[in-house]
Amino acid sequence: METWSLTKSGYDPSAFAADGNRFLSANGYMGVRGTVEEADKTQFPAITLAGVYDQYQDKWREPVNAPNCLFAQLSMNGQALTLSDLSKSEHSVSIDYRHGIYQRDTDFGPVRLKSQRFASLDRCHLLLDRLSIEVKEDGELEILTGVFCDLWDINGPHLFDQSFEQGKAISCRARTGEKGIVVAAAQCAKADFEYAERFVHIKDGLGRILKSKVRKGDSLTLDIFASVYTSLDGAEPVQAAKEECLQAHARGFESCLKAHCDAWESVWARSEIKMEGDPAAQLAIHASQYHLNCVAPRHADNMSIPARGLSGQTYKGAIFWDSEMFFFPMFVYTQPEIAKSLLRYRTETLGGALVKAREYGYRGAYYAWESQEGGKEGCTNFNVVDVFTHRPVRTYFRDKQIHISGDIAYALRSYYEITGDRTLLEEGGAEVILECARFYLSRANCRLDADEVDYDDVIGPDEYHERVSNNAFTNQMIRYCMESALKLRDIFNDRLEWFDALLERLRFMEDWRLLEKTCKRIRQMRRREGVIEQFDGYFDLEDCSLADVRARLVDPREYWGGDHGVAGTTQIIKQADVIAMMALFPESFDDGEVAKNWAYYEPRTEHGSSLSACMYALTACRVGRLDEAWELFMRTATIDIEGGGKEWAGEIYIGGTHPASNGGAWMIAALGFAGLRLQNGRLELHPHLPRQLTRLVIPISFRGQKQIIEVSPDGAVIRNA
Ligand code: IFM
Repeated sequence: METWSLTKSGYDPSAFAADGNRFLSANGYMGVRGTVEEADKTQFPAITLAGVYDQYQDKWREPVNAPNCLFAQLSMNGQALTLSDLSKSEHSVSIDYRHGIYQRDTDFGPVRLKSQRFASLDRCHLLLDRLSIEVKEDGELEILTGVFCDLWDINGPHLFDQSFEQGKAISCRARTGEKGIVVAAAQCAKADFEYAERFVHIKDGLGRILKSKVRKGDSLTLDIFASVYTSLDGAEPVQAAKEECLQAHARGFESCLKAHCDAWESVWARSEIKMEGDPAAQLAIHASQYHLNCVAPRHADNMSIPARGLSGQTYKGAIFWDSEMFFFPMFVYTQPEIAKSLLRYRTETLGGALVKAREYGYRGAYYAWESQEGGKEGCTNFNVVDVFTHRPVRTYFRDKQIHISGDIAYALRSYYEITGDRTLLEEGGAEVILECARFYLSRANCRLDADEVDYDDVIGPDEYHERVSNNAFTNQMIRYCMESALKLRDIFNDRLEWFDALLERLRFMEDWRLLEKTCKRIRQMRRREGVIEQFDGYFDLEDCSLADVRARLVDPREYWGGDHGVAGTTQIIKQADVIAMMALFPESFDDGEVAKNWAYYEPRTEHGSSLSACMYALTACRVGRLDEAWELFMRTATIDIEGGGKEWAGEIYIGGTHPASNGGAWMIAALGFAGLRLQNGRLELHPHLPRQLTRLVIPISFRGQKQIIEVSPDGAVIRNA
């Protein structure tokens, strides 16, 4: 069985959205959806840019899609060749995970077209596509390529004042509406056949038509070199885009391809998990690691990754807690410079978090639930549209999901403990932890000298139950955040002067004393027969089955949460909550406790979020539920193969790739199956190898040393690489 690629045969209009995600190629700077070259807006093509946002009128702010500089349409004897005419013909697309190459193979009848397209991992502004055409009938072939701005946007349009220039490279300059960011794209082509060329203005763009008399048996190749820059990259984005593609043209396709493949080889050398014994699992982990690696910021040291990667504009291209809890672990153990970039995004957007806390009347740092550039909150008050009334539903994610600040502090501390690199804490990380702890001091719902300090009116990871009190996960994160703030003094015990000056600069002395008193008195978790109550009063809610609740749905796209959702008055939860806490704090709970809570909560969990299965799998390993762990692993790791996951929240489209599941698959393999744990500064293995696997190999980097974990039924070892 092929474990490095995924192929889909046949023409399936019902899967345009899902296939665009499945066959994504990306390089951290941009993502090219896996749609065919000639796709129009109805097939959802997009080149989505990382970190470039725009708001059109009063719609949601979202990432900007670049001009389509990879468009190519073939015609034969004046007839456009399209997939919709393909009833008799053959068509397949595939993604090569090893080198991030999208390929299509379409037999249009008169010609067969194959392509090889990729977002260069070697040069982040560069996109390439090789069209190989096998001629099956004599005739006149025309190929239209160019740069076009007739784009698919969820909340657009975003590109205005477009102007185009023709020449060896066609270029486009446009600006975004909100901030006037210049977005430039350029494209040039190299053919190995004779043609006549003319330029045409169509589809809000400029194209060139290459016309050629062809004969049956001819094989033609057209290489397209395209590039995207914005004014955030430098002062002359149009010039830069033109130069980039012309230079690639001069180097040639093969040489660009080689540099790109080499770059991928070094990523795999650092991160590839080998799973022997089950080829489907090997394919799934390759797919997961590919999808997470391809959206990682390698061109910048202060960027994070949106919740749907670079597969489009879903979730406003925003950065969620997914980054710290789900993407971060794979990177910190395999490519720590990327983990550092994810966290530097947080240290550099502290300003936004301070402003958000002030807006709500608190002190310290309250990070955005859906963070855009500068830490700007992208989450609106109305995040779901009711399927019956078509009215926006007031949701409270933005206001009440306060665990986000603690999640960031948790990852900052982990980064230091796993890498041994203190610079991130020195360069803003310590300040972030302190400001997050200060936020929690000010957010408490009672006097700080009370016997138990409560946190009311919050939302935990289970978003279906809004505005609850003392969510166990949230309180645990708050406690750990406060402890981490106090721990900074030990971490900087050789630089106390510097640390005290930091406290002084932040006017933190009084808060320090409050932290010391408060962190031990945060409301303790309530238990019933060993089961932790998810929040105050949870056990009093209707205890019915998932099937009962599902049967109450009138419309399959109905939103389950909030005041009117079917789950709100029941114990059915959206995603791991108590169990997520147990997975993230393994030392704080013994095996018996984990087992009891798993048995209670799993049947009550809808797994309505792609973040859920991974947490249950991690804890299932620990309590010896290995068959369930395996099923949850496969569910997590195949999500972007199957195209699974929820596509709708009410009337809002939430499809895309699932980087949290991709990271979750790594976590299950490394932290679950291999049982990797950092204990008192040393790595330990507590392996739980499922019977389906005969050998598991995981490369990691720990405190600058490359190591290999190997697990087999005979045991587990970590050795230096
Ligand atoms: O961060 C998650 C959240 O926990 C559940 N809804 C989707 C978000 C983005 O993945």
